[in-house]
Amino acid sequence: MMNREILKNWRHVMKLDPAKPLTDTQIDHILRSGTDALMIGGTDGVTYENTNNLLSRLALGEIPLIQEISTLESVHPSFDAYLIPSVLNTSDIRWVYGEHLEAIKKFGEYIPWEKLWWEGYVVGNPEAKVAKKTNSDCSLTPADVTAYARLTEHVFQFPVFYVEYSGTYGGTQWLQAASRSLNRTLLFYGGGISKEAQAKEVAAYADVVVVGNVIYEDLDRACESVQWVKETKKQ
Ligand code: 1GP
Repeated sequence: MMNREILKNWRHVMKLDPAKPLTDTQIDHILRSGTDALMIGGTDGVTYENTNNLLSRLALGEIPLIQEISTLESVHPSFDAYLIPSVLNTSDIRWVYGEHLEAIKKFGEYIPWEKLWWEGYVVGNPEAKVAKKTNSDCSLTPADVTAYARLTEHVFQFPVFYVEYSGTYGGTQWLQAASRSLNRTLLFYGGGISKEAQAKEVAAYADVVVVGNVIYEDLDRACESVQWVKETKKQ
């Protein structure tokens, strides 16, 4: 069983979308990239079948395989652990805990709780699918972000606070606001990283930097980003 303390050793994570194709050569590069974990998930088109297919191809490596759950239908029992987003800057309770509660009602008896690692999510890119789906308010001030980070650590006591700019580079304003107030909860950043300067900038504030789209657009860069992040010291 993978202990969630492992999160503390991560600096770089690749997020793979089961709905997007990867060749065997690309999978091989990903597995040898030096990234600390592979997170499998996406907003659209994720099914049990395509998740199972990707998982079976990745299972050849030694990297932790984590499913980030967005729909109940795609949940697969063979992952090392599960990251469960709870979107905080939405007014729709479904995305905070409503969908989760439905799942607990149905399957509560069988849920391996120790394998579930919760994420307090704040969504920053209004154009992202996740922002549209969850109707997130992306106009947060740094003071709002600090408050959400504190809520995540002190009230919800989640292991992860995730600044999600999916599809665009969000800079460090929200990260600075969050990092100042987090002590135990780890700070994840994901969104639009394709350049060395961006990776290094966010790695100075985030505990873990997540890359997604760049894997499908320029895999060499995605693999290089591992080094960009790991040679940066967190402030
Ligand atoms: C998406 O945070 C991840 O959920 C990474 O974002 O795809 O923009 O790299 P990108």
